[in-house]
Amino acid sequence: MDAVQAANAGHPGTAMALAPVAYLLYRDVMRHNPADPAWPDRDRFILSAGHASMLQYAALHLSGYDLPLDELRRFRQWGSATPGHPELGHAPGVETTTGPLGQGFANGVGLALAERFLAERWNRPHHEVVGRRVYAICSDGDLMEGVAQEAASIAGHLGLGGLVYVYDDNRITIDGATTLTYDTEDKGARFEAYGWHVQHVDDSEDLDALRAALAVAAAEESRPSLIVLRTHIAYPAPHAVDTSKAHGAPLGEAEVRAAKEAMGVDPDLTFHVPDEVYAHMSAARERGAAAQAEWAERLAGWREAFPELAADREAAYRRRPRNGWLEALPSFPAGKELATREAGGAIMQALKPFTPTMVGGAADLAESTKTEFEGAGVFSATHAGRNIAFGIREHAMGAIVNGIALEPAMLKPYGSTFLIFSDYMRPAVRLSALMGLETLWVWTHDSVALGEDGPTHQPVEHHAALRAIPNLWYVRPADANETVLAWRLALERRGGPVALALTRQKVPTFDRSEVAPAEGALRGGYTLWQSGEGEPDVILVATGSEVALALEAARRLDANARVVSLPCWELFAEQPDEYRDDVLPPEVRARLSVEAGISLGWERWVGDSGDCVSIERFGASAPGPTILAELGFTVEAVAARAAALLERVS
Ligand SMILES: Cc1ncc(C[n+]2csc(CCOP(=O)(O)OP(=O)(O)O)c2C)c(N)n1
Ligand SMILES: [Mg+2]
Repeated sequence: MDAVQAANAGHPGTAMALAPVAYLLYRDVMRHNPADPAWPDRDRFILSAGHASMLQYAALHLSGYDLPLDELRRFRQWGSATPGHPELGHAPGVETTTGPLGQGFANGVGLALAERFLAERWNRPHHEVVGRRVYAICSDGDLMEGVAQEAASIAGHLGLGGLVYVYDDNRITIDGATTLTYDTEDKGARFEAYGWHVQHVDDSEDLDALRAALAVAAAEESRPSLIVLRTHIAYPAPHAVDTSKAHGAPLGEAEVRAAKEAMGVDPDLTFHVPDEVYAHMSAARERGAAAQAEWAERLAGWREAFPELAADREAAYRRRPRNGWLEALPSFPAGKELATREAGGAIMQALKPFTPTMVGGAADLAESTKTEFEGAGVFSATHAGRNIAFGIREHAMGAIVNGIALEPAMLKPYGSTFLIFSDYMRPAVRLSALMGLETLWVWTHDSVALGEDGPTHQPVEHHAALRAIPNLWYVRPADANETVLAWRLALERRGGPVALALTRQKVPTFDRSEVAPAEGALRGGYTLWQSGEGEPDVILVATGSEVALALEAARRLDANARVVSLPCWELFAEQPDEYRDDVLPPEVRARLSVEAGISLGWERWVGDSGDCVSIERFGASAPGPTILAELGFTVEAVAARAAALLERVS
């Protein structure tokens, strides 16, 4: 109450009403050690209803995490550890960034999946070293969001025990009571239908009932658990209780005093924590230290009994592909035409033995996106294989993959679908970038050239839309060998996600004795070819499948023409000025971009005098080559555009 009041912004009501459950979880229930927030086998806590962040900050502070009261005083202020919504990397004990409703819910499913995978990999009878649970608090908004419904559906299908979700059934959202929007449906029954184990606790102040329900939920091994907890927002504030106003506005001085009086706390004191409270809450630290010590002992015994597993575990936590992986990457012979998605599939098979904790899958399109570790098993209710069949649940796939990436022993989890459906998962992709997660997004069918499926399936604005997300590397390799380097970038990148945009259609594999080595792709962009020496007259800059087209067009020009392949703008932009100026000399004003998508953003590379061969409309249903021809993506048309540009600027 005081923190929200001090910030004059925030969400007091939900945090207040949920205090009893947070108290139980942090003090008595969860296996966690406030002194070591990175303990690998800790239970994970996710506040999916991230707007109630003060609940988590208060719980972290009181249970002894390194989050001083001063940080609670600085709630929502610049540079504080207590941002408006919990953000990964700010306060210790915050496991994921939440706020966009439903995302945290689905992140938890990813964490549970990772747990299941590691448990199967490392646990042996009488030697269990992986055994944590995921606790989450979710709200009406969380449960209404589609992403949570997708995630709940797959969690039920996979029988993910170890998920203990508490649903804050306060029957209030921002715009009023849920009679407005969410009254007809029986939420518990819905979750039962998903295959969840559902319990009801009707009084959120009844600690015994809550404790009992949490214990039953935690013991449920083969089904995810939901506890429907009836709460009253802002309880015990006498006037704010059960009102939607208590959701997002400070209570006001008078109401804060009244609430403190109702609890028997001195209303004149703010940010006051009596010593008895700290003493009482110190049980969390004691319990945590004991639990971690007991686990460490078990781990030591396990290490001794299973040295090979121990070595495997150590390698997994290094979060790099196993030694030898670079040498194992394929190289593709020139002359053969190969779709970059096909190359991607071959690369994955080569990587398979070197990436044993890399898991992922597609949203029912694995056959099309070629993103399977062949023979590595399917993740099911009974076996934690490396291939996850996400079903047609792109949004949850994104958020689940993010959740897997939150587990440091998992390597570069990935999710895959057609590029067009990146839209269906975009909020999760954005969060992967915001959190700096090491996820991998593989999107194929990356242009109108996919053909007959038509404009509903043909991305045109997507390259630009995805490049607009800060900290996401968007890589569109030109041929099979650039695809190898794109995968290498994806596996080597630290601190953020990588997206691969791959073709459905075949593209030529360049003869690297005629053009520059593909390794230039490791710098994001490079000069692929030039007809003459010295400074070029004209530069054609292209990505992906349009690089071959640009090359053919450039060969026809009666000028000193250069072709630049620019598979990853973000990485190229990070290169030193000298390198970038060497590839795209500022003096050369005749620059033409060639990319099957909107031109938005290309001015950055082609400059004020440049031109763009682009697509400023939706695609069409026809064979790919016809569409490309109709839209100006032919050798003749591109060469003509380049020639016209050259004439205009010289
Ligand atoms: C995806 C998304 N849409 C909208 C919002 C804005 N918003 C924050 S909380 C909320 C709903 C509040 O209702 P509920 O989830 O029941 O939380 P309560 O008020 O009960 O704490 C909304 C719409 C959001 N955070 N995320
Ligand atoms: Mg609510």
